[in-house]
Amino acid sequence: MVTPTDGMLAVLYLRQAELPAVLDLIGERGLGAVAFGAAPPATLPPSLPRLGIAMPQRLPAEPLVEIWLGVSRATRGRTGAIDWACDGLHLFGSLQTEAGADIRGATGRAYDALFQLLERHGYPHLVRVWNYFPGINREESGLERYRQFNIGRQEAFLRANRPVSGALPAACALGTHAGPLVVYFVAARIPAFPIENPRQLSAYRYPPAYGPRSPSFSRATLLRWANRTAVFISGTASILGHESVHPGDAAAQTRETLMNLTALVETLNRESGGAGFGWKDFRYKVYVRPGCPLEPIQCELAAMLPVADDVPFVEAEICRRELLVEIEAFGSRTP
Ligand code: 3EB
Repeated sequence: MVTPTDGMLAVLYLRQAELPAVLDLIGERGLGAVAFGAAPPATLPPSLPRLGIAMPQRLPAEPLVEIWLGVSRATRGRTGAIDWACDGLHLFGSLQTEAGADIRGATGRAYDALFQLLERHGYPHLVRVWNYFPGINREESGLERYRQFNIGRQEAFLRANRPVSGALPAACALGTHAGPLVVYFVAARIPAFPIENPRQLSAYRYPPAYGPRSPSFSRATLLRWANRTAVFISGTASILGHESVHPGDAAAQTRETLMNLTALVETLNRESGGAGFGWKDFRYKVYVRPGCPLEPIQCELAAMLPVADDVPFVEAEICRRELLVEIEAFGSRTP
């Protein structure tokens, strides 16, 4: 099991049996817990904000819980629909809302509330957002729900007088098989540096063929403190330029995704003045489209990443129908 380094933001992927040993630590520094395909374990500290996401975990066989740890004792609360926890440097928050047929409206209201909370609590800089909702590829009133989500998200950024290009949070947007719109996020007191990928067109510059409003995210964000650097890598898939490549071929999509991650990590190391991140510095989460075989993906990953038995593979619809796999990551290092 990973021992979290003192004084650093950290994510842990823990099995039930590993919880007792870190319960005190989680009670003190825990910012939030996320479980996939099941309810979060009942043994978590009662005050810890938690989410259950309707995305079955396909690997490992034993359920893992994602736990975010802050740098010092957490202060926790609830404002409106948002559960939050902060540590003086970071604020972690989550909200769930029934979207029904109006994913655009629900997204807009969720982000309005989120931005208002960030301003009120003095953590104005949105660094990373996870967006999960049902029927992401479903067409509704003539427009795919992912594209409607993008309209609602961009409109909320504009209402909050926030940029819709350049300094955007890292993000991901994935389809669940049921349930509400779930948004969880990390914000900070200081701004994050956005990182783009030289192999990919910035998503905020995607041509209108991908929807009337572009997706509001950057490929990665980097938080630099005096003695540590944290990196949030957005959901990364088999996209070159703005085009999906290798439709229907999970192995080739995985290789392309790894090339994208390689280029992104090279870029962030260069742009951070040599933070020196390598594969082993990151914790990964892998999203796999329902019905897609896991073996080719595992096989390709094993050649590159330290894919141990604490990397969750969760079943999710990826925001373009032809994409079968998407990988996200978080890492932090001392210089
Ligand atoms: C892509 O690169 C694939 O809409 O927030 C990746 C990460 C993707 C984030 C988002 C979408 C989002 O366009 C999909």
